[in-house]
Amino acid sequence: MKKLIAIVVLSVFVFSSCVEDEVPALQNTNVSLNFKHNWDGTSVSNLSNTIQYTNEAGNELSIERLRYLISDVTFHKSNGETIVVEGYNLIDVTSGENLSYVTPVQIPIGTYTNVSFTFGFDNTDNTEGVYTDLNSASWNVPMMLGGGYHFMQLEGKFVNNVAAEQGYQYHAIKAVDNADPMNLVFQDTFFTVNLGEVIVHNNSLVDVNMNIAEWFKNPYQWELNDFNSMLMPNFNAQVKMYDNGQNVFSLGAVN
Ligand SMILES: [Cu+2]
Repeated sequence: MKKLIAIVVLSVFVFSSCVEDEVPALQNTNVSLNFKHNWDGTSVSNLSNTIQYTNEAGNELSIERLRYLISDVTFHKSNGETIVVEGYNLIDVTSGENLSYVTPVQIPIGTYTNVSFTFGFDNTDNTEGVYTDLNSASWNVPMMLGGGYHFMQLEGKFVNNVAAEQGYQYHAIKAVDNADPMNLVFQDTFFTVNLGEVIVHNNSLVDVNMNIAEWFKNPYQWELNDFNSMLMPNFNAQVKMYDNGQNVFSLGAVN
């Protein structure tokens, strides 16, 4: 028995030392993207119905619900090669779920000239009804608006132009003109977020910041009296969300 244990121990030792010798210079690691949220620099973590923010147009508002989807995180090497991590993550700030997204495949340690992801789903991934977890999260877009999935739901209340509190639902989807229900006209509104250079260490933590105020800021100063509800069938509102979304995300701390 002792001899057997000795052989097992020896073989484990030989095996592991052998493996160690064959470890290539390139080591793979998990990378966690940590999604953090602020309003022009003030951290937003616990959502509430308190009207405490003022957007660029001067509307006072609360943020009571925030969910959004990102997909296809991509690591860009200096030689032009890319590592595309197929998959998606539905960040739910309301419940604090999925604020951290660990890439489902490991990434070689090293320097990347850019790390990017898709805000929402591209047209290949935005397939009607195929993601059961998103279906049960009521993340779908109605078929009359083309089906597929939401990109974002940002909701709360604002003080309207007769000084009354009114709800808003800033829902981002693929822009659709449904004036003729038999002939829907689409425009792409998913976009690529480029975070810039990231050095991936062992078990790297990469902070991704969303400045929520930017959704209301540039180039369109979002006037909630004009655009507050029923924005999903509103083609112009969807294009404005796309335009304003371009500067919402930035790279935070990398560890
Ligand atoms: Cu919606």
